[in-house]
Amino acid sequence: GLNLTDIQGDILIGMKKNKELFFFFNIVNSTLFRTQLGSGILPLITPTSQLLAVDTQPTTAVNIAFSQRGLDTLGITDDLGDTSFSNGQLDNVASILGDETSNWESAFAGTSIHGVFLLASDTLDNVNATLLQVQNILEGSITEVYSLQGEARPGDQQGHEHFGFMDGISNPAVTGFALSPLPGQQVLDPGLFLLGETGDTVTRPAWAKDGSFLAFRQLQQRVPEFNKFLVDNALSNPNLTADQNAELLGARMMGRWKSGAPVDLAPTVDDPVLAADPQRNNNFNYSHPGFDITTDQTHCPFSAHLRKTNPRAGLTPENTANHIIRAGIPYGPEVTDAESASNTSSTDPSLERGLAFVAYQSDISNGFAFLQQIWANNAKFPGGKASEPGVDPIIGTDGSGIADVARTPSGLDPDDPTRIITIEQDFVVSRGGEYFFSPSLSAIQNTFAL
Ligand code: N7H
Repeated sequence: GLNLTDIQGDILIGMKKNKELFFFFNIVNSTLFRTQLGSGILPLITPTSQLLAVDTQPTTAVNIAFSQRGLDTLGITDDLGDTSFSNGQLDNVASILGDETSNWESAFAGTSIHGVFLLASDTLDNVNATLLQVQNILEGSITEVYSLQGEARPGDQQGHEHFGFMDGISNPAVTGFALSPLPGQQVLDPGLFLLGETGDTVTRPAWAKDGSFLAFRQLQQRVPEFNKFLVDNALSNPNLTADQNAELLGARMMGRWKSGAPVDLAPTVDDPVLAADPQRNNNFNYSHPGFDITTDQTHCPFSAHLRKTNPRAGLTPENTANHIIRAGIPYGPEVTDAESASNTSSTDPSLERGLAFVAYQSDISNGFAFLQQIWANNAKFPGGKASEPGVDPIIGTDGSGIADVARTPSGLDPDDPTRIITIEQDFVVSRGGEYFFSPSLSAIQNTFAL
């Protein structure tokens, strides 16, 4: 098994709280920071083992991760063996991720982010109290560069992201951790997510074992524009109402209904009972007896977000190299009446909403960056299909580094899979991010702390 008391809690299981603050910091006094890290901060860091049972969970879970610039500042010179990490996310931006850099939050486009604290709890008061405690312990050795407050959506939208879709259903099972994988859940080597574990083939410094790379992205969601697009381009199933035909288009773009039911199993009508059943809601692989997986889009479009980012049986043998563990949380307020009425997202920064996206992997260019560039942004992926899939209609861009270039996914209309429904604007806008390394607790103690 894995050493769950040594692995930071967010990596394998996620902190799963309704509030999560991402506090990005600059280290202004390296020696003081390192001294206070071991004596004061380490006891606050939440390992995986503490999150496994309700009675051991802290009021506020705390994790910490460092950028390459942070390691440099601390004088940690070992090469972690990941060039995306060492170059930083900004270096990836245009060539690999296809973001329009002018949309980046200035903190991410700058050079002062050395690390991030992840603080998760049930209330903002708890989060803020723990932040104050952390800052007091660190005695001015860090300064805030930027922070993003993640918050679960209210009421029955809890667990759903801002477009309205249930999130956090499909994550891989990790050998040595998930002892009873759910039906349909792919079982993968721990080395895909944790450095130095079985399946990680890269040479790493010994102290990096059981750490993971955290790809952070602030992904703005233009919710009123997305909703308008669905209404304007609603499908035309005669058995459905206009609203249901709009919902159907959204479900096909995503690969799941808002309830979480996979369209591969529920192609024309939502099935909330299926959605709520963990024994069934992930148990599909896009192949169906009597249907050819290279032509069939009656179940799920080739371009659906879910299928682009995890093609399952669409690749033979099934892919075991390009996977992430997702641990994001929504940020920002609900859509206002004025925004709904105008079908337009407000430009007021306090009304920005989206996903504080977190992905863990042991190799960023095989993980998050691969999924975004080689799969989501690549119109030809998955290959060998009867019609070109097109880019991911949720997160895909044409890779040019220019926002709002028209996208032309096929397969969204089940009655005419060759019909192209053109998407003129991006519904997800990258506001940037950074790559971090989330070390084991023993590495924090023996390598980071003085
Ligand atoms: Fe995606 N969404 O909430 O609309 N994603 N995602 N994602 N995503 C998934 O099955 C979403 C993003 C993956 O194993 C679901 O748990 C949004 C990026 C992967 O079958 C929903 C954004 C990347 C999966 C969303 C966003 C990925 C997945 C279904 C941006 C990687 C699992 C819920 C704002 C580059 C696939 C679930 C599988 C599922 C949404 C971003 C990857 C609802 C809004 C950037 C691997």
